[in-house]
Amino acid sequence: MKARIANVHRKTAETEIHARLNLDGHGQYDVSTGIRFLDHMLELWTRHGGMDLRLKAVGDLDVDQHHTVEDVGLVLGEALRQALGDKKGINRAGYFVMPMDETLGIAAIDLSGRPYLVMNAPLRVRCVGDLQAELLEDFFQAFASSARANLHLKVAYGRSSHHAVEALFKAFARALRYACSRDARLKKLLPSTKGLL
Ligand SMILES: [Mn+2]
Repeated sequence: MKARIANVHRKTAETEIHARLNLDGHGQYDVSTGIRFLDHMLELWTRHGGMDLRLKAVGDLDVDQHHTVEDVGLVLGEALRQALGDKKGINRAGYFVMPMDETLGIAAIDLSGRPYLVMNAPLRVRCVGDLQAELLEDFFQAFASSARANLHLKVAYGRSSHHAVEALFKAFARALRYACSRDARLKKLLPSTKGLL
């Protein structure tokens, strides 16, 4: 089996990001974005997703976090798309329901080639840790568009905003892990009757 690894480098006037993503990893990470809470989320995303991720982002955080958070989402989605290659033999879709103490997070993903995000996760706080809460939607929107994935995320209930975001990232990782996993019976088949994903 060919290793499903992608290296992505993206440089603009606002951010410079290097990423190496291995879909068939061992939960090993080395993540640095300059936003500690985002690092925390990407680290547990990597571990729960059974991937390996090395990511270094240097952005214009003196402006605000928007460019960095959005571009990290873009780069991760691009890395996923590249690592998946022709998508033959994968499950393609997946979902996970993840509790975190009093909070329940739900994620569903279809690696359909059709970018679309639906996010229903109202947070009552302006920041979670050092991360501006409103940027979470920008992150997932960027990921869905560059991965060309249909991604639905929902926080069903809960009190703690830290738990809510964490439950979402864990559910996202595990839904993605299933979607990317290979189905032994499908082998070289494309998981679509359309003939294109
Ligand atoms: Mn935590």
